[in-house]
Amino acid sequence: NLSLLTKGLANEDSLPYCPQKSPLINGPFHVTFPSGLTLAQVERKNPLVVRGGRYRPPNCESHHRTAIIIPHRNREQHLKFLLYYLHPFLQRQQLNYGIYIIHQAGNYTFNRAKLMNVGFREAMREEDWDCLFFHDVDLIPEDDRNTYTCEAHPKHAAIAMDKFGYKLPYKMYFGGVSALTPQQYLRMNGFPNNYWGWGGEDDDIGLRVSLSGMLISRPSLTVGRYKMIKHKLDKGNEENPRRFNMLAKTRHTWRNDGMNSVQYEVLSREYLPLYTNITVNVGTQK
Ligand code: UD2
Ligand code: MN
Repeated sequence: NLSLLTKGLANEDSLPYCPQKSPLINGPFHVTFPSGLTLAQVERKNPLVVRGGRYRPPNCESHHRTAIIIPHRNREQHLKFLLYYLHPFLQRQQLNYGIYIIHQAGNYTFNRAKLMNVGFREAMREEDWDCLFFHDVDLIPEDDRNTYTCEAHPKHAAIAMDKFGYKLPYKMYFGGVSALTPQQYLRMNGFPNNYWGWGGEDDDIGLRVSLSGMLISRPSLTVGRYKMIKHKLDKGNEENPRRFNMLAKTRHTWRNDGMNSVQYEVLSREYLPLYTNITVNVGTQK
């Protein structure tokens, strides 16, 4: 009987689902920044990560497909430390995951939120991710019970950071690390494209969540803990003086500025051992 035979073969290949709660979760861990760490060392520590920074648990089928989207330019040191912690962290959570670095080409003013829109579109092009984590390159999670999966509402994961005394700085704060399903992301028309330079875009994103009729979900203060690698304001990411005026108009602009209007040019796509690097020309301020 041919149908029985093919069924038998298919079953041999397919894995049982992973348990609802990963047995590999450990809780809090201590984050330090070992000097002399190299990407080659990170690679050796993560032998099951494949080209493009992809991973799936070897012995069970994950319930979750999570893409990590990291806006980046000229922060190679931070990226190395983040990868060093994030790969094992995500593996302990038994996720099917991929890491995308969205690298802004050129020296023009940085645009964090627009890079996230690029990351969303380029990641979804490759795989039907069910959750996207929008992640600053310099934030290291300190507790693996902070699961990198999505909730019924957009999630703000970086609730407790060392730089804010491990407290939420203000109620609407949505910066650092956030997580949305593709449906949630599109419902709020993604992130704004017009915030050039430092600041404001995180509050715009928080506003979009509520303007599109959603709430913010958060992990507990004990679990959503992050250490930010100390740094100065980057060259090319000066404070955006327009941010207050722009924020005052978000309720009128969010429907027309976002995923439905984003324009960019992908310059290269590299499938590196620990991540997929997408270099993009996001243009300049109009
Ligand atoms: C805060 C928020 C951040 C964002 C920013 C305002 C925290 C922890 N984070 O970060 O989410 O809202 O304010 O824009 O409060 N980047 C580069 N190269 C650059 C500039 C920026 O890679 O030249 C990326 C990198 O991923 C970095 C992120 O953009 O982590 C945010 O920039 P930042 O770290 O300079 O800003 P910060 O720490 O004030
Ligand atoms: Mn930072």
